[in-house]
Order: sequence, then structure tokens, then C-alpha cells
Amino acid sequence: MDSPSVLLIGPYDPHCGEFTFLAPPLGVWRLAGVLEAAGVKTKVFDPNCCREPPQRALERELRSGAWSIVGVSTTGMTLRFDLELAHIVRRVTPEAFIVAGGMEATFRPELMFELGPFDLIVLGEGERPLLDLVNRLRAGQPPGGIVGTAERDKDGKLIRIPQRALSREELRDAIYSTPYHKMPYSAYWERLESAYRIGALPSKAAREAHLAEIRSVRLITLNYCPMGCSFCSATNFLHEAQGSVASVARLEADECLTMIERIVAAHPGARTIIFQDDIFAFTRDRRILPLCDGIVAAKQSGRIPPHMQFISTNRIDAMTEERVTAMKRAGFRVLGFGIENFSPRVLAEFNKAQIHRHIEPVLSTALDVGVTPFLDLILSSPHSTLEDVAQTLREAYRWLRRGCEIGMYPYVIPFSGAALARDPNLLPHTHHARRQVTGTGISWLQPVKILPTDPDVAEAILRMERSFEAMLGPLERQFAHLPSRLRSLLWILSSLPIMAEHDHYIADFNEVRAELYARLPARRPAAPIAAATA
Ligand code: B12
Ligand code: SF4
Repeated sequence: MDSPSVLLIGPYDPHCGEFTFLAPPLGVWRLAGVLEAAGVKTKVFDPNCCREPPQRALERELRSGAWSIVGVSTTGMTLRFDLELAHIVRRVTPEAFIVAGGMEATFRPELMFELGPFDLIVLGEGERPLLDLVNRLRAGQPPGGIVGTAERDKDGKLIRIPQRALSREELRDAIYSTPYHKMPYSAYWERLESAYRIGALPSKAAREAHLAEIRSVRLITLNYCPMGCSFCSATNFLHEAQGSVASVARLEADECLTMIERIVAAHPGARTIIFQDDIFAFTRDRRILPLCDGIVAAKQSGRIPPHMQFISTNRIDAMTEERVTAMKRAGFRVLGFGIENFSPRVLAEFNKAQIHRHIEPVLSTALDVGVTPFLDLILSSPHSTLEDVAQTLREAYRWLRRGCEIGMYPYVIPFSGAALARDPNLLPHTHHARRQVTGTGISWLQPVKILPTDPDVAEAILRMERSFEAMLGPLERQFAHLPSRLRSLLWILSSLPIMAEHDHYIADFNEVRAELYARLPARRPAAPIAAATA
């Protein structure tokens, strides 16, 4: 083979739109940049951004391109759809060498071979293994034994060949190679603007606020987060691929500025840069203050537009008044915090007990400084009591009213690779759903919920979920995109009668409903909102 060409397919979510894939898939774009820099013809196929059904668009791409290697990116949430595309690749181009990579492939290589038509699975970061594969095919060598892959021997037994994580310099070079100028951010913005019905918003201020939210570009400057939360899979991703504990690596302040300038040049319409790092500032962080000073200076000298804003996700125990103030000055308008729960007991179960004492002071400081905190919450853990759930609901409502944004999830989702998903004691409390791969006879049982082990708590959480969904459906049909704060108020509303039955008072029903109405895009829904108690 002279020069293999590579088609990379991003994770596919047919229900995408406002809530899921809001941006081009960073992982495969970074890989494409690295391969192209090495002289390999590479193209990204993004199934979430097609003008026609992605299955048809993919077939067309496969027939026109003569792709010798096709890479399929996988996540747990999208696996059944990713597999559907992989099977199309095998049917249309039986001779192509098909590789699976990404989160789910790394944690479940044996499942990939079982369900998909793959020749090879890449474990962890795809840069080195893909370059090695291309070089071998170029040289006419067999593709076996590549470091950072899993393959099957002739008896079908899985063989894993671990790879060490990218070093700081390798990571920097890979991030620098990301071809932002080719990434179709404006196509995503157009779709989101119509989903939010921006043109129909009543005031210029409201339109501007939404545009700042939508016209964003994502930048990742860190390889992984070492916090080790028990429900998180990302924290274990590089360890899984390396077979041992991987080192943390990230860009320095001046390298972040270089990337910001490149993004601005590639997408002059961008209003916000979202630092997509799992955590942006560490407790003993030496980057955050120089970076903020650098951004202020770059804005003053015209290297970065003065209106450019930033969003990042942060460790709450790494935030001080000095840091929050510096971030505000640099243009950070939203700071995300993985609070997860307000009960110290549940936080201990999530392996993040140390954050509890920082919640109140840091959120208050951020609000005082004029930065909006965005809190991610998980209402229940496997060992939650009803009092824990009540405490989180009450605190969530209090912080919402003080001006925080909140994203709420009812229970732990057992993502492959997370400590809780591996705990055999939780298996009896784990719900599975049968997943079907369209166009094939293939199906499997995927874990989807870890419910509280206390049956009363589990039942209350499931009833809240049903009530939430019953209220959400009609609202979504009537209004445009419902942002997280509205969905969180709906969660709180749906919990009130159920928690009241268990003698837990959360808030006044009419007051919560009034808060919800006040935040709806139009004044009142067609029919009054009522929480189902079934
Ligand atoms: C950015 C991000 C998003 C963004 C944008 C996604 C996008 N379009 O890029 C948004 C906000 C939209 C998003 C949404 C969601 N996300 Co998200 N997200 C992330 C995050 C923080 C970073 C992903 C990223 O860009 N990484 C950087 C790139 C460079 O790494 P990468 O994608 O892993 O790619 C590398 C390797 O995996 C590999 N690779 C990847 N693909 C391929 C393909 C081939 C062929 C090869 C060889 C290699 C390879 O090589 C790449 C380069 O080294 C991750 C956490 C994390 N640290 O990864 C969570 C994460 C992926 N998200 C997650 C979740 C749960 C969600 C949501 C469901 C959240 C929610 N509850 O609503 C939604 C829904 C997504 C969906 N429909 O499935 C989970 C997925 C868990 C799982 N095991 O499936 C993660 C892992 C966080 C976590 N642990 O909980 N997310
Ligand atoms: S802080 Fe976030 S990314 Fe880090 S381990 Fe916890 S959940 Fe995962």
C-alpha cells in the first residue's frame, strides 16, 4: 500500500441537537490534525452535523473516498449508534481496516470485538497507535502488536498492549495540531441558534446573552483529571490504557494564549471559549493567575478581542477570592463546579468529601464578584438516605434562587471504567437496558442506572424521574430549548409531593412553580404545571 488514507468518524447521537453534541468532536479532530501533520490524507466524518441522514452521508463518503483505514470513535452513551455506523462501513467497504477508539473502546475492548466489525481496538490516546498503524500499512507490514491496542489472537483471546500516556510535549504538539480552521463551528452555531429560536427573543440583551452562550469554541488543555471521583470514568481513562497510573500533563499559560489566538483567528465570530478540561485549576496551581494576566494583556494589545469571554470547570477547593477575581477580570463569566451533592456523607461516597467546606464560601464569593457558578449535581448515590436527597434538593433550590445555574441528574450512571460501575455489590441495584444496533440483529444489555440500595430512596428517585419526564414533555413541545436552570426547577418541583409523603419539606410548591414561570421564555404554559405523584 503506498499511502493509506484515514476516515475518522465522531461519536454519533441521533438525538443530538441542543443537549448533547453541541460541538465538533474534539478527539477525532485532534487525531486528524496529527495524522495530516504526518502527511496522511485524513478526513473527519461528523454524523451529528450532516445535511442528510448520516447513514446515507456515510455511505456516500465511503464510496467516493477509497478509505483504507476507517476509525470509529465510541462513548458509552452513543455506543449503539457508533456500532450502527461501524457496520455500515464494513458492509460498504469490506476491505477497509476498521479501528475503534475512544472511551468505551478503551474500557470495553472485548465488547467492541463482540458487537462490532472491528479489526483493531485502540486503547487511550489515539495519536501514537494510529501513526504506527499507518506506517506499518505503508511499509506492507502486518498490523499486529502495535503498542496502545487490543487485538484477538487466533483463538479469539484478547491481547492488550498498553501504552504510556502522551508526555507533556507530545500532548502540547497534538493540541497545537488540532485544525480549528477546518472545524465546522459555524454550522453548529446555526443549528443551535435555530433550536434556541434566537430571532424570536424579545430583547437585544436576551439575544446577545444567548449568542454568547452559543457562539463558543471548545479547547482542552489537560490530559485527564486525577481526582478519582467514584462515579467518574474519565479519571481512569489513561490509567486503563497505560496499565498503571498516568502522569498529569497540560498546557502552560503562554501555550493556552497561543491556542486562544489561533481559535480567534480561525473563528472570528466566537464569543466564548470553553476550557473543556475536566478541572481547570488545581489547588496548588501556578498557571491560573499568569494566564488571567496574560489574557488581560492580550485583550489590551488587541491580540484577543476585548469582548471574548471564557467558561471553565473547576475544583471548588482550588478557588480563592484572588483567583475568582482574576478570572472575572480576564472575562470568565461562568465557572462550573462538580459539587455533585450537598450531603457530606454522599460526598465521601463519591470520594470528594474534602470539597464540602469550600462550597458555601466559594459560591458566595463567585456570586459577589459577578461570575455565575454552574453546579453539576447527582441527586442520589448508592447509599443515599432520603435525608441526603432532601438536603441536596433544598440546597439546590437555595443556590438557584441566589443566582447559580444547576444541572441535575437523578442517580449515578454506571459509565464503564468508573469505580462505582465496577463494584460487584452494586450489581443488584444496577438497571440495564437492552440496546439494539439498527440494521443488524445485534443487541446487548447495557447498564444505565445505579439506584440507591435503600428501596424507599430508589422508589422515590424513580417516581421523581417519571414525574419530571411527564412535565418536561409538554413544556419541550411548547417552548424552545429548556436550559439547565429550568430543568433543575422541574426536578425540584417533581420532588415536592414525593418528598412530602416521606415528611421531608423542600420548598413551597407555588413558590417553585412561580420561579419556573418567571424563567420560561413565554409567560405561562398552555396548561398549568402540576407535579405527578404517581
Ligand atoms: C467535551 C465533552 C463534552 C462536550 C462536547 C463533546 C464534543 N463534541 O467534543 C459536550 C458538552 C457536548 C458533552 C456532552 C456530553 N457528555 Co461529555 N465530555 C466531554 C469531555 C469533558 C471532554 C471530551 C474531549 O473532548 N476530550 C478530549 C479529546 C482529545 O479526547 P477524546 O475525545 O477522549 O479522544 C482521544 C481518545 O479517546 C482517542 N480517540 C477518540 N476517538 C477515537 C477514535 C479512534 C478511531 C481512535 C483510534 C482513537 C480515538 O484519541 C483521542 C485523542 O487522543 C469528556 C471527559 C474527558 N475528559 O474526556 C466528557 C465525557 C466524554 N462526556 C460524558 C458524558 C456523560 C456526556 C453527556 C452524556 C453529559 C450529559 N449527561 O448530558 C453529554 C452527552 C454526549 C452524548 N450524546 O453522548 C462522559 C462519557 C462517559 C462514557 N463513558 O460514555 C465523559 C467521559 C465524562 C465523564 N466521565 O462522565 N461532553
Ligand atoms: S473532578 Fe470531575 S473529572 Fe475529576 S474525577 Fe471528579 S468527576 Fe471526574
